[in-house]
Amino acid sequence: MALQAAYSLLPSTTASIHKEGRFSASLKETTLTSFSFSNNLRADKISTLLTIKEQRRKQTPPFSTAIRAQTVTATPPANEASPEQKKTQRKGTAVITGASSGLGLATAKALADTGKWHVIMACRNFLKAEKAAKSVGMSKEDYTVMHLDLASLESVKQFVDNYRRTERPLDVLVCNAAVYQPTAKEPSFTAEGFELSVGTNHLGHFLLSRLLLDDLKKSDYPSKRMIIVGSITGNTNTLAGNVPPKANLGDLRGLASGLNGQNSSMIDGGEYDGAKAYKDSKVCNMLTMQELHRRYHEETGVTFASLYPGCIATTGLFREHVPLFRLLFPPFQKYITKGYVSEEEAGKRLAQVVSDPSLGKSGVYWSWNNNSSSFENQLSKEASDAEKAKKLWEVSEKLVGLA
Ligand code: LMG
Ligand code: NDP
Ligand code: PMR
Repeated sequence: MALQAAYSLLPSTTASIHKEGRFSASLKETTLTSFSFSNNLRADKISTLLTIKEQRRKQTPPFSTAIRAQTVTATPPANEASPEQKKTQRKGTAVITGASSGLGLATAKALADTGKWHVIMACRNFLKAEKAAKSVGMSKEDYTVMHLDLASLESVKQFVDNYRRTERPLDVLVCNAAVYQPTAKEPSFTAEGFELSVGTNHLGHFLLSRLLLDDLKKSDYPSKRMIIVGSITGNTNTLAGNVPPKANLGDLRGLASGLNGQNSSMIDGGEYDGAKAYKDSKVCNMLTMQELHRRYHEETGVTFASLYPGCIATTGLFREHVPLFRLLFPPFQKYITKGYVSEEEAGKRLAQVVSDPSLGKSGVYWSWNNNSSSFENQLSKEASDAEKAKKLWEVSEKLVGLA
């Protein structure tokens, strides 16, 4: 029964591969194995599995369909506005962290191409960012590179000061940058001594978003937004989120004790695991977005959102993974899970969350379905736990010096 259920998770489109005897057997077995490791699946978990299957169906559009469907999506693309809007609306300014590669760069490019946005590329490597912008053909007047190292809270504060000195309005903040250290045996640390993945992906962005909220509030732009990039791999209500090691923040005891390796470098207080630290950081990102929504949406009118842009298997995120993984991961996602999305397509999706009028709802975790049209997705139990979000907020405030 459990085997049947796990097998049913495989996309029907793998049927042709499936016919090829040995290939098919190992496919079934490995997929099942990866599940039994993580979940100790039993027959009574079938309904959960079916939910996961449904989620996965929504979250993993076939690549080819995704591209084709761009033209028929119900959601208007980011670069279409009514003539009235064009006349009255000034150019928006969007800050994107980690815009020197992957999703951040593709989003910067997509926004710049509309002619309606000036993008602040907030990057740790100034030269790399400049080169990246040129390499994708962005025009000088559409972007500004500013230095930001999220692995240093001092740098975050410095960035905010520098930004204010430019006297540019701030209309949208996109917290996109991230590091992933799946092969690290020992933790590394930020300037202030926090474990690097959570320190960069969560704490750096936590301080940045809290400080820049004041600037967003002041903006007179019709739709002000703050976006924090999440991921399917932090959501245990999906197949991808059940690949070990699974995200789990526990009772936040490791975070509360400083995440500095003295007691623990993991949020839940456990042994260091770089892949888990990344997934935990994504849960923090999704919880933070919801807590911001609860605390500030009504008062400020700012839209808070998160998203899973699809599996962009070719980005720099996997730079520290083993070479075999980097070689096999893109074809695996393209042909087997069908969860693959190109950097360009993912950039268009995030650009929609930045500026599409139909994606203006606050508190939403966006995903894209088979037709590449957006939908409001369900977060896992942990990633939507309001109590945990509040506790995470309070502990994080202490760590970054806001409380
Ligand atoms: C782990 O390593 C670390 O060990 C761990 O500490 C942690 O850091 C973790 O999440 C981070 O990474 C990663 C990886 C090492 O280990 C695993 O992923 C364990 C499972 C590996 C199982 C590999 C087979 C997967 C099969 C999936 C189901 C579909 C299979 C169909 C293919 C049948 C094959 C005959 O391992 C690696 O680095 C190598 C594995 C790379 C994983 C990516 C999956 C590739 C699957 C191969 C598909 C081939 C693609 C060709 C497609 C063409 C189709 C026409
Ligand atoms: P990339 O590695 O291509 O991009 C990450 C960016 O973050 C780079 O520009 C990198 O800078 C920057 N960065 C890393 N550390 C810091 C730091 N300390 N200070 C400032 N910037 C930093 O990966 P992706 O484009 O894939 O990742 C972008 C986002 O998408 C992440 O939030 C990731 O979690 C998310 N995501 C990715 C998925 C995927 O399949 N790739 C799936 C789901 C979510 P530099 O260029 O200098 O290295
Ligand atoms: Mg995963 C529907 C299946 C699906 C999807 C959408 C993803 C996305 N992955 C899926 C399935 C599987 N993955 C299966 C069955 C396996 C076992 C072979 C598997 C393995 C795997 C590994 C080892 N996947 C990975 C890794 C990584 O190192 C990546 C990761 O966890 O980064 C944190 C990853 C990812 N898979 C995804 C996505 C989107 C990622 C990476 C990016 C991210 O969350 O930011």
